[in-house]
Amino acid sequence: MSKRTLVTSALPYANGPIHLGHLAGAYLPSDLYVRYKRLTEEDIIHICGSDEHGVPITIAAEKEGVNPQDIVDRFHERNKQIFEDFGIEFDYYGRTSSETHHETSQAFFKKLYEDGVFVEKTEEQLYDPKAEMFLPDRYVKGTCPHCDYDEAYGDQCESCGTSLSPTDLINPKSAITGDTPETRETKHWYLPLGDFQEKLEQWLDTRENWKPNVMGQVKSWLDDGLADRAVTRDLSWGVPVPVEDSEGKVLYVWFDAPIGYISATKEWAEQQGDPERWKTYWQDEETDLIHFIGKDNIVFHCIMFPATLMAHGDYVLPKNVPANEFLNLEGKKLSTSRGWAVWLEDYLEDFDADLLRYVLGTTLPETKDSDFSWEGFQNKVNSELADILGNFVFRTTSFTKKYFEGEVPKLIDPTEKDLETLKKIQDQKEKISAAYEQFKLREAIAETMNLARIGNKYFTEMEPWKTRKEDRIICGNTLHVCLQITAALSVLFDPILPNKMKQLRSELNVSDDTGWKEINSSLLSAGASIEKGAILFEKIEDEEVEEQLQKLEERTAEQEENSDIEPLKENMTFDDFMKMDLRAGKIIAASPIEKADKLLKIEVDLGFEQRTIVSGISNDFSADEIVGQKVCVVANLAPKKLMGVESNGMILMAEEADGSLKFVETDAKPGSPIM
Ligand code: B3M
Ligand code: ZN
Repeated sequence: MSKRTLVTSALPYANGPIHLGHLAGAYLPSDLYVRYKRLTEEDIIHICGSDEHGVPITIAAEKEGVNPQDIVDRFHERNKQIFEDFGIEFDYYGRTSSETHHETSQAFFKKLYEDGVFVEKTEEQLYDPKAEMFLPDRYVKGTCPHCDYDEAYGDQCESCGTSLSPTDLINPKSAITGDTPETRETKHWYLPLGDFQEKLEQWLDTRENWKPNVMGQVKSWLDDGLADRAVTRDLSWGVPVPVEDSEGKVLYVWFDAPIGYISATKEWAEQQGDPERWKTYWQDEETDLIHFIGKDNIVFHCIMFPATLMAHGDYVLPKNVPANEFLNLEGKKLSTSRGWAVWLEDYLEDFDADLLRYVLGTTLPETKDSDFSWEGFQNKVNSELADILGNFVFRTTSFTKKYFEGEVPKLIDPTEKDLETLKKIQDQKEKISAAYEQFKLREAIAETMNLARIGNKYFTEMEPWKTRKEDRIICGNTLHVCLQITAALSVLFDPILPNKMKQLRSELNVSDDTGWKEINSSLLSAGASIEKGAILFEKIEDEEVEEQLQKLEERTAEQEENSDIEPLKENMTFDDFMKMDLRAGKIIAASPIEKADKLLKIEVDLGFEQRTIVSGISNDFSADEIVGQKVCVVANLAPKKLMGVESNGMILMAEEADGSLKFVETDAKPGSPIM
């Protein structure tokens, strides 16, 4: 059992407002977990803050024609407020443009530099002569060499999560001018991750209870071998590299951002009036360090940052990194650039935070991508929050108010059923604890609601409206049991529904200081008075769902109008075109590829033969639904191995402005040449 827990949530880039995808990826899971741990009175702090460097920030600034500092100042404050409004409780919300962070990350770099950890290399890097700048990270896009995803960035492929160098990309294009970049020499410092491979593998072998999707991803990268990763960049915005001969260079954002957790903890300790206290969390083996992130951050939190911490030597390593997969919206990939998102500020204008905490909590993408829909939101609010929890609480409290003068009846000669039902409080509490401790938050929420289901079922079966007239003691016992369950729920549900449960506790006169240990079947004393509970949850009407869907469509249409259609590529000669051999084909089988979210393995009938082709379309189509689809195939593309599968050719797809893919179809017989 650790002495203390340090939880971090991924530092959101301060280049846009928080939306449902952020919430489902890191912030709701971490807040549910921390709120539960706080109830168990463990020593725990929750650290987060704004990630204010890196190309996402400078691209946003260039788009608006302002300084990066203007962008981060705006969104740091805005996101801090959104989290507060939504009830995500951090002990400290820092920012990586702070002086403390610059000092901390520079000191980190300098120690590794002076210890000779880095490899200094002068290498060819991608350069855009028109923009007069090198093209690191998101300044360049191209095709991922591992999974063929054609929107991969220069530092990472968001489809398969692999970390990349710009020169790894196939067919790179400058994100500034769209041109094909040239290469120029430049010097950078590299973290030789390969030197840490063995230590990382030994450390990972000691990790317990990691999610299989996380450990599997990390192990597959280790199996591929770890390349050197540049930890500096040719950029003007960021933490200046603190060594000689580093003019115009800054720390790579993914080198300094995780150190932001440490600097924010330092600032927290300062705020507590105990500047050295940060060390007990970061430099004492008794600390359990837990990183809550989305899956695209796994490589940085499970390989790069641990290697950096190992190289430094004075820090604890993560105990767990319960990364979540991605959340889709109405069955489609969430996309801020296309306006296909639900921003938290907009949500809070129409609904209470607790409703979304519960609904999203029941559909968290814990081990695979999941989906949020407004119809599903309405369904869960109405059929679970209102009809189970709300209904149970209302029936219990209003019946007590009406027939027992609002006082908790004595338990007199309870039956076996009464005692068994009371025991369910302890049974469910143990299941809920176990689920939280294993970061199974969906399960924790489901088991909490199951106690309300048990209470509701018991109330109905005991028919107090009848026993009230026939045998007041039996009726009193029923209400006593239901009131104890209601009181227990007002604490058990607190991590999920903090506002509503605070209201319920005040109606039951249950103290807000009630901790997890105190939850039992006698939180309320016989004779104690309670108030008749107000309706906890109003039902969501169909019109409200319609209104939200309308908002989504309008915003997407708006973005589509403003979105620039893909610029035309450079001209090519007729001879170049004639080298391509396009054929009609028909899909005869398809299946997903393990560990590759977007890829499908497809068998295509080309008339003269059958081909296996790997295609990154599973965000838009399931394997089953494309069997029989008529397609156009580039039939003379050199074979290529993608995520272990040899792909022979390419199926032509058209990408619409909203990013969705459509097949290019022909009725010609399989094998017919397409001119
Ligand atoms: N700023 C979040 C992202 O990739 C990134 C996390 C940093 S955590 C140190 O969107
Ligand atoms: Zn990839």
